[in-house]
Amino acid sequence: MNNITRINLILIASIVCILTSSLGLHSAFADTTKVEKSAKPTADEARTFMASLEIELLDLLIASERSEWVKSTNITYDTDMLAARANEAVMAYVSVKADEARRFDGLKLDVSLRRKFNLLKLRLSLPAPSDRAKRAELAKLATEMSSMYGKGKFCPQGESKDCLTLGDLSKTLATSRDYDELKEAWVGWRTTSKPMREKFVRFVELANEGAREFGFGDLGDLWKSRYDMPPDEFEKEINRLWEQVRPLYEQLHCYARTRLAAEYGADKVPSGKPIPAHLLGNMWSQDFANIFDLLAPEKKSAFNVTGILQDKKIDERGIVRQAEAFFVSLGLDPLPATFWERSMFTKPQDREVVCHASAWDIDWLDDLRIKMCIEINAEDFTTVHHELGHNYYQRAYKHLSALFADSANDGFHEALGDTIALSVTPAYFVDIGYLDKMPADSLNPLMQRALDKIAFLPFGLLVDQWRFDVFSGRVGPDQYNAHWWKLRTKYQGIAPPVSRSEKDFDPGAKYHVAANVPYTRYFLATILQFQFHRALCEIAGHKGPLHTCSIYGNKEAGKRLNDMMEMGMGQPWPDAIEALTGQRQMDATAIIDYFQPLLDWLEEQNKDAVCGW
Ligand code: X8Z
Ligand code: ZN
Repeated sequence: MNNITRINLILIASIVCILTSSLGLHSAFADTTKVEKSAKPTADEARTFMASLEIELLDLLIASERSEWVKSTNITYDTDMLAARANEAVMAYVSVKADEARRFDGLKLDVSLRRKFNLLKLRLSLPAPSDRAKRAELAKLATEMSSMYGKGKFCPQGESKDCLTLGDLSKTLATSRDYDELKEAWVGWRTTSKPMREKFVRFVELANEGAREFGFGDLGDLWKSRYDMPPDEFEKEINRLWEQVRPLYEQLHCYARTRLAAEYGADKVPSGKPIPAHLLGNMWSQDFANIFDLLAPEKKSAFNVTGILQDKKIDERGIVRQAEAFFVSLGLDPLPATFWERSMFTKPQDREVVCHASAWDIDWLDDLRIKMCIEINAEDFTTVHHELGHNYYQRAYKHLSALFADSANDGFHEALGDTIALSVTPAYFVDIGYLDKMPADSLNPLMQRALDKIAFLPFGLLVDQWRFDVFSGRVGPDQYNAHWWKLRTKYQGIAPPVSRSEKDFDPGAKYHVAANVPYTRYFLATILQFQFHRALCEIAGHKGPLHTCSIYGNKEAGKRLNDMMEMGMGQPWPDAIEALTGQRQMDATAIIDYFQPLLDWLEEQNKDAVCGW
């Protein structure tokens, strides 16, 4: 299971603490807490405590993982309850152990053991208050909000008639070029999050109370403390990275606005103003990949991944095989037979499932799987690489004990598969025989990539900027939606197509807000993947522009990547990034290098335009 899912799992564990009596839970791990407790704790005692903790935790995590898989691939009332119960056990266990572990605070321990004690407190994305009633209330709210998102449908004809799912509405956003039709789909999806608002207000109060009991100022403070530096330093760090990449986004935004004005009219897309959010091809305007046809530098597209896949008549399983073959070409082992038997690659017709793509590591060993509703197109081709990246990372650190069995920071986990997908270039398609010859030189592939990666950056940043402001109380419930749009306009330069009010709850229309999944990881991943790519291309001896590099087939690059993955979370992330790149910092110069040719072109295109908003 990937990072996101694992953290989700722990979140859900908090949901149902009410169902299991604390007596039952305590008896479940009473044996293992029989550590000899001297009056003054010793380092030996701390080591024994941690050793049993990690074994017990793993057991609970595995049980929870299995229930979660069953639930996500067959959602019913009962599978929900079973998964919730298993998750609850994890949540309660971590809370109890984090409390017991205070005994060892201030004790001199070796670096690695002290790191585990610190990680234990950071493990939960949703720490619950110890008050049972409040914990139960928080748990219920968290479940309700994520299910509301999962079940969300927009019924334009009224109740239960011709209702549209997120998948249906997203398809309209991606393919329609009719301003009003797009607006209806955009507004329609946001009707599903309105009822979440009140719940979210209470959720914030209770989650903060839990975080304070764990010793953090608020929940945002806990999330920001997961990066081997103080939270305020981390905040400065993400702002530093954003300032490095902001000029790229502003150029892309400016050009996109010109092209959209040509398509929809300058009255609908005025220059110097934010772009209407529903015209960018994506439900959250988080990338612009689906409006490539409007922005392509060369109209006659020479390289079209969706077209190549469809011409090849490759099926869903075939796409996964092809992505696996990339990892194997780097010298990594093929996925186990059970991966092919147990994964879910397509949307079943006979039951409800969670289609949002995820990767799993059911037994923290070899039971790797992905769960996706694959469509044969370029976007899902990349997402399959993203998911397998999680699986290969999980496999690489499987030798580590529970608290270290994770990526160096959460951005690394999200970056891994995307790094591989950056090597899916025209030359790669020629190499694997999907193309007969190299297409003529063109900026189109670089533009396609920019619409995915550069466009994502401000969104990747702002989702948690909003939550940090909400969790810290800087923004109260009376400004939730207004503040969301303030940030959407400030960072992304977009505006809602219809007026919004505090009756709306637009942040809840994004999965990660409804399901309480931290989001800064994706911003970091977007920076990191280019840094990893640049380092790997150097190792592979690539000559020429960075965007033409593919590490396909390069065993040395594969080994260096795997060496970093094998470090897991055992050491601070600067050690891990240094092992691969020689740098100890996250650094946006790689993404800038990569897109430089496109940036030059965009500046030329924009020279007479009024950029900014
Ligand atoms: O949620 C995801 C992955 C699972 S870790 C499919 N992503 C973010 C999103 O969909 O919003 C990948 C890109 C950003
Ligand atoms: Zn992911």
